[in-house]
Amino acid sequence: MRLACVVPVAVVALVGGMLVGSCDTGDGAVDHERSMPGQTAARVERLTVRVVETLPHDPTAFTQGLEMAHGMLYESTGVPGRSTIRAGRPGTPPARRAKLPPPLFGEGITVMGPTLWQLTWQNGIAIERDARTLAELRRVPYEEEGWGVCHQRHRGRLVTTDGTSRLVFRDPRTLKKRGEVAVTAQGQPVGRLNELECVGDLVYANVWPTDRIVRIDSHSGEVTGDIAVPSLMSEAERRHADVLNGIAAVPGTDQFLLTGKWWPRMFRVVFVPVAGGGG
Ligand SMILES: [Ca+2]
Repeated sequence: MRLACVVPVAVVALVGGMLVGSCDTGDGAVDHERSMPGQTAARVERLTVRVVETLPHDPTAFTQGLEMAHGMLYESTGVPGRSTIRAGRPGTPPARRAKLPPPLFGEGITVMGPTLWQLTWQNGIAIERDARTLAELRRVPYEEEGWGVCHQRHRGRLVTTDGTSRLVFRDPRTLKKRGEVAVTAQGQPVGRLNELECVGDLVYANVWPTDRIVRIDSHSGEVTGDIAVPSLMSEAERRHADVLNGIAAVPGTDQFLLTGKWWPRMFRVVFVPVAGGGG
């Protein structure tokens, strides 16, 4: 048994019968949280969605980030020359909107209170913005590809993805790495993690390019829930749409907003167990 880091903080615990370790150096070093081989993998709950409400969504939005804060829905879109950040009441045209000049490719967003972070895909920067006006405040270097981001406020860290099977933890002010965890489902890596949503210590992640969302225990990296999102649109609507890529928790509820790249609709849903699912 070995933890992959020399740490000021280390936690070893039994989670679902599996021995796991975690560490967070806080000094910018990259450390790994990993499951121990030979242990029993945790049970994965099989989930689907129940649609509570169907809302319109801009079919020209190549959605890369979605999050609710301040009663507003924030959305980031990609593609150079078409990348934006926008904010407004869910289901209504955005009250505010700002463009990203080419060649910037907008990616994940997360709101930090009065400011927000917007990642870019391969442009090597992240943009800090005023959450009210969306005006750009500063740019900071960002070494990896930017995919998804969400804020674990109670842990004082951001969680980010880069298209691999890891969650990377970052300082919320500098975006410097503090650690990472490998994401596994029943012992197997889950790759191409994309748009994120933090809910307590759980992290929900779209798996690109599928209509699948995984619910991850951010301590262990274990997938505890596997959400197969069924086809929610008509065949004609799907013909012009790309993949699911947008998940935003509705504060104060157990509901989520889901949409996708060039989707004409957005859905307010709850996650519910599949009949007979689990295991
Ligand atoms: Ca999100």
